[in-house]
Amino acid sequence: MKLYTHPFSQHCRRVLMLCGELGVEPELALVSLETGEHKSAEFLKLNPAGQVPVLENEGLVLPESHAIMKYLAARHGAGEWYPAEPAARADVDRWLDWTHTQLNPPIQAIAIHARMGGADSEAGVARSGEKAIEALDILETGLGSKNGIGGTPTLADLAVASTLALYQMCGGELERFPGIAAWFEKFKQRPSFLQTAPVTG
Ligand SMILES: N[C@@H](CCC(=O)N[C@@H](CS)C(=O)NCC(=O)O)C(=O)O
Repeated sequence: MKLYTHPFSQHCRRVLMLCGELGVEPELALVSLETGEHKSAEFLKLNPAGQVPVLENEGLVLPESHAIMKYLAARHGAGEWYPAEPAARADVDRWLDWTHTQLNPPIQAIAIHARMGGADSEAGVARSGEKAIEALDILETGLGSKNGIGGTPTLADLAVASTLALYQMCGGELERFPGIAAWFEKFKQRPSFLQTAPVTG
């Protein structure tokens, strides 16, 4: 099993965290986003979107972090990480979709601006900051509800945690969200989180 990955990618990190939680050890193929390797003809054959992560296993070539996590969960008997009971699973899917569509986009925009500079105007970055706060308000309300984030951890907790880690790396603060801050501080102690931290400096 091979995972194409990048150390600063929150989408890769959630997959790697699940691998850590399940004791799965894929071979890692580092893709240089800095040099544009993800847009090379060779890599575009794996993922025409030119993005990491991509998982290769037994003839399967699978982009999309959430699809990869669900595949790993199905293959490795992930139990509570992706519960089989329909209502519980629907809640996990709800928060996974919400992370992709509402939490991640503003945070990714802030990160691209912070890391690459100038990808967005200052007004655009400010708007992304507001959008991130709006999303975090929703998370603060949904936190700890049955099968929401912050109960027995699921794939959705991994998706949210990896995105929040990026938010904090870019200077985002969680003080005004006491529930999220408390949950996240505890979640950060998990070995799977600690072992997937990007090496900076
Ligand atoms: N929906 C995709 C998003 C993947 C994604 O945005 N990957 C970023 C790194 S975090 C990437 O490869 N960006 C390079 C680009 O889009 O050019 C997933 O969940 O895997």
